[in-house]
Amino acid sequence: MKRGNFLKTAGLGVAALALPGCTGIPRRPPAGGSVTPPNILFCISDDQSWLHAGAYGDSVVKTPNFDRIAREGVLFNHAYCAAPSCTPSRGGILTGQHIWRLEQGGNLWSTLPAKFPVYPGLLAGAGYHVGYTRKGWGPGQVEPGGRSANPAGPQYENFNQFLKEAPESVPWCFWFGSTDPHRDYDRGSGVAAGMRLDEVTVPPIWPDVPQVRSDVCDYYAEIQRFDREVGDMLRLLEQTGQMDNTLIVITSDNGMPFPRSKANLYDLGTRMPLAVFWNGRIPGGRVVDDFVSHTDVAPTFLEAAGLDPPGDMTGKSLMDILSTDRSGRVTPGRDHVVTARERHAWVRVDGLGYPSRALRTYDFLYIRNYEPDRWPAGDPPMYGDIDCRDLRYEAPTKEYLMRHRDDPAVQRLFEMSFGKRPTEELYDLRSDPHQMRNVAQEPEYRKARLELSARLKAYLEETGDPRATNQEPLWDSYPYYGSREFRPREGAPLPKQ
Ligand SMILES: [Ca+2]
Repeated sequence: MKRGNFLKTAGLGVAALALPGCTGIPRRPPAGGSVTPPNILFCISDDQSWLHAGAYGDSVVKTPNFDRIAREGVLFNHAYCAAPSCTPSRGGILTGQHIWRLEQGGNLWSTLPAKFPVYPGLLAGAGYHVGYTRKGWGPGQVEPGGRSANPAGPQYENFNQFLKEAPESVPWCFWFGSTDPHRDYDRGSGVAAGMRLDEVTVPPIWPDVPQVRSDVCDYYAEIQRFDREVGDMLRLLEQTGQMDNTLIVITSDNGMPFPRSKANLYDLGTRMPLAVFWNGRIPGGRVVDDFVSHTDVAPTFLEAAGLDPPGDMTGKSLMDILSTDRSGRVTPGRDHVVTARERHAWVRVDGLGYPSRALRTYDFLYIRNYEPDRWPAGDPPMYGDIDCRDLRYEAPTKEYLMRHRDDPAVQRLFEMSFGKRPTEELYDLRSDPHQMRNVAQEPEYRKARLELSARLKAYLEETGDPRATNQEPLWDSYPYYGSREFRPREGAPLPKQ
């Protein structure tokens, strides 16, 4: 079968497979002016914050392949994950929905109920050859949710094997899930790779000391490994003549595994690298400032393939942005994003989470914490929502803050990452880009706080969030499929109460 016959066959595929939630999907010509649905290559790193790529101006970490896709395609300055935690972030990408709509799927180490359609399933139903390698949806268990396979698709050893098994006649959709730069790191690997500690920019939320700089370099070294693997895949596309009709997306699932980053709704936890390339179909060389969410990925892929997203997807396709030749602020209304957090690791008594929602605009970050009496970083003394739940892995930045928590120079920074937080947080990003000074209770910000709070509440109500409506939130009581044991690493600094 030739590619040109795909649409005809795809229609048969939809009718014949009758996947839940995708029967009778209306079709239209694929987006981007193409008559042939594109291949889709989705590359996702694990725990990489926005800014940590050459294309964003970081001169220490070397990411030539991300930079190439950004340069020849579109680089997004305001992309955000659905949640700063592996499992719900990936659930948001796959379903195109906010995590509060995904029941158990809103938690780490959970399951993703089968009633929520995912884009790989919808594309497979339309005739696509789909698959993933390494880290797909997860961590969690698929069976309790009524699925028999990972929501990212059938598993392959690598991209090469997937391509070899791809029928020539149909387009494919592949998920490359690296486990870089998730901890554990090889201590000193960044310096060993040629990085210089004095060139690292340390955000002012951590002490600027060699131990922290070295930790950042070790994280960079793993980003570089991810980037090299992306490069290998791009070369494979070129060698097999498939570079021209492949939609390529590179991003991460949540922010860096450092204090006040991953598992937090600050930018270092939720703001993501994102570059998109589709040769000849989307005008490249652009940097876009519109706010976009990972929940927009699934509807984008479906539209590119000529499928209408199911009505319950809260994400919006990016094809309108991708199809223009404009840079900067492209779409009126794309001036904010909403992110969320429920239970990350099992780190509080009885498995309680730390539920929060955030509204991010160009000027403000507004956060609503629903259980301010709980510890945001996990119960002391482990504070296991920072980096890793039990200090099994080395976590030099976390350890430095814990060891020096009584030093006057460190005290405030320790509190910002480990201490309790009020119900409302508001940061004025025009004067406080690192989100260090909560102005929620300052009189001159009262108007802004009330406006943002009302706007967030209205959106959560509109999209059916139990936290904003009268339904009972169940995230604290859902099963946790990871280990509940604390297994401190030998030699870890065990922390006082
Ligand atoms: Ca992750």
